[in-house]
Amino acid sequence: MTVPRLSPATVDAPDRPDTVGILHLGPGAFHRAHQAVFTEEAGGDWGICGVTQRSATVADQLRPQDCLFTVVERGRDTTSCRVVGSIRDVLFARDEPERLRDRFTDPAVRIVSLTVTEKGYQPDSTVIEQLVAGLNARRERTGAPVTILPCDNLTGNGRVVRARVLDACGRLPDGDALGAWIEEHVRFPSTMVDRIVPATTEADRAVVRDALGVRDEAAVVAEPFRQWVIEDDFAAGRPAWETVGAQLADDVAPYEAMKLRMLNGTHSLLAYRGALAGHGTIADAVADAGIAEEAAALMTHDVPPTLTVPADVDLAAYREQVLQRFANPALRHRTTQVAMDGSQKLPLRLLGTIRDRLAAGAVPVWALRAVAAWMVYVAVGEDRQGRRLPLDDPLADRLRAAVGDRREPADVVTRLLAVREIFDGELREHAVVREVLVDAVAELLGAR
Ligand code: CS2
Repeated sequence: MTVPRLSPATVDAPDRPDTVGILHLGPGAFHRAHQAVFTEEAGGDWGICGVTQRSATVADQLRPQDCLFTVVERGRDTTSCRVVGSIRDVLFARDEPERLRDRFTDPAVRIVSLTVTEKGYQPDSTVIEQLVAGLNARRERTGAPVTILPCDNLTGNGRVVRARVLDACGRLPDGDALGAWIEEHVRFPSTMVDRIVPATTEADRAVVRDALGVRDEAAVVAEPFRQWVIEDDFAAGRPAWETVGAQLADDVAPYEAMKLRMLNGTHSLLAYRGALAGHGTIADAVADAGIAEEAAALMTHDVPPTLTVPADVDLAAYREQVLQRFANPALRHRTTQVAMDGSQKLPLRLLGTIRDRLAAGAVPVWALRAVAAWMVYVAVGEDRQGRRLPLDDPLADRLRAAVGDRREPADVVTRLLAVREIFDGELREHAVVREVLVDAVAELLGAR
């Protein structure tokens, strides 16, 4: 029997907004399980148009479904499915530049949001180019104010994207006028986003088929927890996200630092340590007592002294909650998925903690051991059972060339510390940093 495709004709679709008010760059799984859900629940006429960047896959998944998709929420013992309708349109930037420009310049579009991963914020990335081109066209066509809303795990993501956009304007022939217009009419609030969203598998799509009787190519899976802290600085309005659990804050930086260093730093530790030990998922990694102890130690000893904890947060409770979330066995979040893009993630998640502790005269052993696990992951490229571990990273070639076939701990550490895109001189030349790294790398290589 053929199963019909998810569409307004085959499921009870929710009430849907008519107007596209949000243009979203990067409508991947995280966006669909996070901002699209908050926006749907907040109500109001705020439809989303997703812009896919690298491939047409997401557009091909959503389009035949009138952009409807299912969020499969997996708690430890409960699974639920809901159909979300806040996305109203999707376009593939490469093939539809005119449609992209029309959306970008439409005064009804008042927010341009982004989930483009850490590498999307590199100065010369396509994303920055798209923002500059879009803002330029908007200024010429209507001049309507707009908010750029970054939703990636980056410290001060609003400030970063604003600086990148203004720098890129500075390189344009008539960039000064554009820069001045942006300063006056465009806001760049920072946000902290949090929800664990593993890559969707065929088994997840089968869950949707069994629950709803339809085939959903765009289904996403997520944990029940979700958090969004937003700096309330918008140029032309926003959905009432605060009525559905988002927190508005004057300063998002303390939340972002806490999340990056506690949750994401520990996630990376679990990913590298776990993958090397042969654990397929993050839940399996935290079920390994030795690894779980290191994860807890990172969040107990190294990170807390570096944070300004927001007044409404109990950090010990936060740590316990993070560990509980990681332990959710139903999520099946692959260690190799979290291990991706280490060169982009390490500086934000671990190196800040390391630098701050060194400056305070302390040795952040647990954070350094997490970096050592990344080094071994890069150098060895296979787990304890000899299964290959993918090095999925924009700097993969550089990293491979740096480390070559070296297996001697001091050599591995020296060669990887020399990658300047990741490590600065202070870390490279710090005798104690080196010593702890070499010991930890030796221990991990020895355990193989
Ligand atoms: C993870 C994050 O893949 C990763 O690197 O650490 O995507 C993490 O699941 C989210 O930030 C949780 O909000």
